[in-house]
Amino acid sequence: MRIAGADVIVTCPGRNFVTLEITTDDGLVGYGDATLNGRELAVASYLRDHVVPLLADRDAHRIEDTWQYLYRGAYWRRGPVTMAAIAAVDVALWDIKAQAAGMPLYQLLGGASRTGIMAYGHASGRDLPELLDSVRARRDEGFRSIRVQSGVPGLETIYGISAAPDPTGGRGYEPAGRHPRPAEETWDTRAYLRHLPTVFEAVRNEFGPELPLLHDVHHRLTPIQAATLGKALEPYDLFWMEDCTPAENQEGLRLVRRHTTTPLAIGEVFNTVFDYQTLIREQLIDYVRSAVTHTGGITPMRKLFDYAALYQVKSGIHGPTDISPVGMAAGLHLDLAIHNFGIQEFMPHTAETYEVFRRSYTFSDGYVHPGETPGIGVTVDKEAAAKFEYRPAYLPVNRLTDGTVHDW
Ligand code: GCO
Ligand code: MG
Repeated sequence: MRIAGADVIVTCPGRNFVTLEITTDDGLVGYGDATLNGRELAVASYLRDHVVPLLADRDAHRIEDTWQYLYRGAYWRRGPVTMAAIAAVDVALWDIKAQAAGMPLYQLLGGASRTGIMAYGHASGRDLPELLDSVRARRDEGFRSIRVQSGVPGLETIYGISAAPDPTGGRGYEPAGRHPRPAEETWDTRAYLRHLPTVFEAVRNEFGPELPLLHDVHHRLTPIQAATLGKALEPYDLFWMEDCTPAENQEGLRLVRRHTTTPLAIGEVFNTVFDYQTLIREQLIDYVRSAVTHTGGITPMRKLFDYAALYQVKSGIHGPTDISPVGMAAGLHLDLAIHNFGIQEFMPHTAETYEVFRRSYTFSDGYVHPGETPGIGVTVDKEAAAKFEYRPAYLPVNRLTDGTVHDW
């Protein structure tokens, strides 16, 4: 089975997505997600200008060889643009192989290790009453684990709380804005550290000890500040504290670990197993946050999770709305197959997005399932995609109160 053609689809059904479509000489069509929020066209060009010309006439079954050819063959390795492009090729080829086998992809990865994939939903509010309503709304939708993000008194905007209300309760999620330049937010670490434990105390008082609760710090703290927060949150028994530091400083996590037993999840901005080498080997984290889309595809993610399993580190695949339904489905097949599954982030996409991306995965009673369609189970309606033209959007920039640029 040879690769007959490859096409890059850029579409904006509410938000931008980049998708690679690979066609084989016997008529199979596979899809891979290459969306990099705020830098979409760089990946589209990497694919169109540098990868698609190399795919023609390759053996579509040789996934590992194609992965190594694109990774080592480029000479310039790693990085979010490169790895998103390689991921799209890899997932499209797995999609094709599974279709050729007449099986859902998870079967080729070893078959199901569980009956469903525990997902967490997002609750958020500018203040406590709004947040508690949002937690209730997620619970009513069926979520059995909930991420909690709250406004901080004195800070006008903050990660995780959008300005626009969400029709399903709470505030909308989408952080990328369609401004000619990134929106700017102001950050005050001390105000955040003072406020957050009071939020978790209130949520626990309202919803009791059972409900698994998560929180995303979004890379904003130094190791000692993260250690302080982890300790302060221990009484509220978090499922995880996410991205507590920027984490390029892998050694910094040793300090956090020495001080707190709050479980740590890290890695949504990482793109290879090497970014995790110290963190996993020294057991400095509990959950791997990578998305298939940003970490080179199914092939390296499988290796990453198997490596993590040796150290009892579990999966927690990144699943915001900037991962397309194609990227989400790819992650769900891994979730179902691997032994060391932890949890899956899950946010429904808009109706417009689902008009372009036809999916077979389902959400019910807090669990997601990739479905039984051969392949990854997502197809792209190119006519629908063509209706939604690309619109530039940027993620916000964060500044301290004195104007210093900070991690967003
Ligand atoms: C998450 C992430 C996202 C990122 C987004 C950036 O935990 O879901 O932090 O919210 O901010 O993916 O594009
Ligand atoms: Mg995050």
